[in-house]
Amino acid sequence: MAARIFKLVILGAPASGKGTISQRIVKVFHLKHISSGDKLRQHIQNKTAVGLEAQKYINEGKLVPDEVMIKFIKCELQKVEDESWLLDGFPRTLSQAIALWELEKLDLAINLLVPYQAIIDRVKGRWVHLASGRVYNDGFNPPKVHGVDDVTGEPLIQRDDDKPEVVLKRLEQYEKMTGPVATFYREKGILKEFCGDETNVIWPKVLEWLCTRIPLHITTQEPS
Ligand code: G5P
Ligand code: MG
Repeated sequence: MAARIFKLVILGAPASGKGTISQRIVKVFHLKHISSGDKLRQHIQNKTAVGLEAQKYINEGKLVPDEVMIKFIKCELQKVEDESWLLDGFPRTLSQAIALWELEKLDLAINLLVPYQAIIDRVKGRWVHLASGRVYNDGFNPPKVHGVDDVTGEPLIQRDDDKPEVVLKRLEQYEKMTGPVATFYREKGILKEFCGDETNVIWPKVLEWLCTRIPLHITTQEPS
């Protein structure tokens, strides 16, 4: 019998720890991690048409228009058709949530609720490895060598949209747009919310909850 496919999303404010928690989830459950922001940054670096379009919005802390994002994510999901996946950063608006639901019925939605002050403090120290999306933080999870990715030895970068004034705009956008998305999944009966200041406090609760929902046999496979 074919293994069951699981489709998950993770929601949360900018820098609430979606990427960090996603990395832990995919390590345990061997899902494909699709981060809309990581994918867009790779397109920006490669100067593709989508990247050039998205850059204008990202650098100002604005959301990329729904029609661009929906088309973009549909394309990314086609690449993982027969696999279980975790979508991070999409959907962010009700239109995106509805479009995704029409395309794929999700199994679970995780929402991270982290106080804004904790977020503002942590983004200053964020470093990312662009190609993989691996994320570090000066205080919380520093790389072994400052400015260098642990796995590839390649340089880490600081995101342009992590400048304090842009972070505030991103939080404002989040506040305006994301409430209805959580409500949408709550009404579908698949939402679970996790609150806390620290990822290391939130993560064990996420893990415990996921273990009750995703059968352990898929956690024993090695990633392909
Ligand atoms: P992104 O890239 O999706 P955001 O704003 O949703 O951007 P972001 O910034 O990637 O989310 P995150 O993934 O939630 O944050 O958080 P993270 O990277 O794991 O953690 C943040 C930092 O805190 C890291 O340095 C981490 O190491 C550290 N950290 C984690 N936990 C702790 C802790 O407990 N303590 C401490 N001290 N540190 C910790 O999207 C970027 C842009 O792309 C566009 C938008 O313009 C968006 O602004 N975009 C979209 N536009 C429209 N629709 C969509 N669906 C879009 N998706 C992306
Ligand atoms: Mg992220």
